[in-house]
Amino acid sequence: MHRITISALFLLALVLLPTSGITAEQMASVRLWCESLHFSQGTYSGDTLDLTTIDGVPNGELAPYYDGKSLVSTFILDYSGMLIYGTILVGLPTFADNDRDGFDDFYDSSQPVYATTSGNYETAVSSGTVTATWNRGPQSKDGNCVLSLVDSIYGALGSFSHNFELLEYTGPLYYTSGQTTVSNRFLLTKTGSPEQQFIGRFVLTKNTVDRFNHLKLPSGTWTNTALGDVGVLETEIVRELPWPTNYYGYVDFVDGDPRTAAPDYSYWTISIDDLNDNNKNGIPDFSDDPTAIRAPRLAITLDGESLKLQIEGEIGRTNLLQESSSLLLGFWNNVSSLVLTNNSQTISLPPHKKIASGESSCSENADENFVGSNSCRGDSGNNGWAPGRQGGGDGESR
Ligand SMILES: [Ca+2]
Ligand SMILES: [Ca+2]
Ligand SMILES: [Ca+2]
Repeated sequence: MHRITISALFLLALVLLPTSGITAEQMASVRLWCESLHFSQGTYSGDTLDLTTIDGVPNGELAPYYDGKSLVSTFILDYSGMLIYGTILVGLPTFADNDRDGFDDFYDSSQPVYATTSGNYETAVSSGTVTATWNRGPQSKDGNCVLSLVDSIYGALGSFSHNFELLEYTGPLYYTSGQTTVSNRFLLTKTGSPEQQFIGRFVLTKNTVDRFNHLKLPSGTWTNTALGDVGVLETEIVRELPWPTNYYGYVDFVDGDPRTAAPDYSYWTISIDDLNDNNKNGIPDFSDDPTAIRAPRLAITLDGESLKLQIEGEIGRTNLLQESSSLLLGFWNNVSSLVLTNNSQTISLPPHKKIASGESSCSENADENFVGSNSCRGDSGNNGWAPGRQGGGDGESR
């Protein structure tokens, strides 16, 4: 490695500004949603129907069934004062993707849902059919679902009207993309409840054989400002055609609602959209190789009483010339700036500087921490009824 070896009262350094910004923090947008819905208590002619996936006070969770086509929960039916316990399975509406983002509109608050699906239930003494009538308007996390139960022995038990809520968070994700990892921090806000936020950090690891499209998200802890800390399990984030700017993955929480001791609301999906593509190669900066910025090469010559500085570098880059009277002080002042319009340019150094001699140039991998050093600085280039996640492709088109 070569370094400038100027022995003089004043030391010079050339600072290369990374005008591409690749190594700086960039922003993508995130949508995170739960595959469970929250159902409030349903009512019908004085009778009530509660859904829950935990013991104790009903948690209202209607959770994803492992087949990817249904939702499942246990229920407590108050039928004229008689409590009936059972398990209910409700079909998901047919996959719809009117906004063509590859994700089911059912779980997207921006998209409406109007559908009727069928299902069934079982109790200790009988079973029956369920008809679910879904209504949720566009730009709304809240909807209504009427569950009509018809028992094989007792006939119609009622049409219970439930308000339901889609649990969705959106917001920015700030990332710094490296050669093998992507560092992230995010701040997400709950749709319809801006006071509730999800915050966290994680470092993705790029897959060694498919680094642009497969990244590993490690286990860790994220924080929900309303619910508390939630443990997140290791998962995979992938990019698939025909959505080249999108990365998504299934996020499983150890317990998505730590307010209750038993795990619930655990299955989520994360979608990350990155529209940054600095080098215009179709791969977002999120997973693309970071652009290396070539350090400038320098040469100093004496021309009579005048000192000339020759700079070889990338056209269009901004270079800052700095000076310091001491390496020990670690403080550098800007002398001038120069945007290269040719690969090689020569400038005259300020005449009042008495520099005895100069030789050599910066290395091509210049030290990024130039302060206190007399080197150039460039970028270093640097089964059953239990809820569950289905194994393969579900109703979504991904
Ligand atoms: Ca969609
Ligand atoms: Ca819980
Ligand atoms: Ca790119």
